[in-house]
Amino acid sequence: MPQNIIIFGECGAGKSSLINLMCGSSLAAISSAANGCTLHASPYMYHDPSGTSFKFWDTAGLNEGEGGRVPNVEAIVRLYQLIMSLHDGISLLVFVMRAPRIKDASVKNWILFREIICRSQVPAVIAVTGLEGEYNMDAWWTQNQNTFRSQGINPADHACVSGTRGKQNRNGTHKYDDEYGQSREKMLGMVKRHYLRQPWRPHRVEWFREVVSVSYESRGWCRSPREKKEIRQVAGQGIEQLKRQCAMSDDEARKLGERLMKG
Ligand SMILES: Nc1nc2c(ncn2[C@@H]2O[C@H](COP(=O)(O)OP(=O)(O)O)[C@@H](O)[C@H]2O)c(=O)[nH]1
Ligand SMILES: [Mg+2]
Repeated sequence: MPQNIIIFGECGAGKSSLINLMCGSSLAAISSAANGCTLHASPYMYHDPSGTSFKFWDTAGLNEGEGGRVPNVEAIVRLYQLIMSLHDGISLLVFVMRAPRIKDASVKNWILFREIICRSQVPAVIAVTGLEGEYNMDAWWTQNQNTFRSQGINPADHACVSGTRGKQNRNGTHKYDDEYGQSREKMLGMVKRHYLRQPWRPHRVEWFREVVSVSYESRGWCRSPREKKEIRQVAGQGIEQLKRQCAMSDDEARKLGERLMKG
């Protein structure tokens, strides 16, 4: 059974390019300003020579909603629908971001998807693209790791890569062929080191109870013989986390919760 690996991140970060790089083919469509971003999640199979098969899920780009302040609700809902539909479970999350700037929205998207939706139950790694021009691609992480740490992003691993071969030379080779080859090794190595051998399978009902809302019966405090049972909906931990960690207002967090409830 293939291992489900979810590739997520903002539109244009390089998700489809990295899937092509790992699969060694050009199956996933690369986005451009003209054709915009993937809207639906698509799977791409990769059979590793070690015998393990991976299904890489190319997902809808997490664009910045409302000027980067609020994570994009529809894209988050799509990610949620995807994880709930994968009955074989999920083995790894790969967050793709483009150097050099660590956007505010990236931090929130990471927290929202990894910690709130996936309950920190699935290992998550980061791939930083756009580093083909660096003398030493990995130095980028050393220079920037404190920024991630201080914002609460603690990936299980990272890969500093190039998702592009760059311009073609006259002799048919490409400017960044070497960097591209190294990037493939790094990406596949990272995936193989970190995927969960026992995939995580979210249970829909429990998930709602924990994340979005808790229903409970309250009997009030008066001991009347005709005690009225009252079922109340109380916001779950996830809603609190959205407010605290993603700086959402009460209203925004509840709206996202309601949207997730509807599925
Ligand atoms: N310079 C550079 N461009 C890249 C890199 N990875 C992807 N791109 C380009 O960025 C654009 C968006 O890439 P794509 O893979 O479609 O991003 P997605 O929207 O996250 O799937 C395309 O023009 C790619 O060729 C990279 O590492 N460096
Ligand atoms: Mg894409």
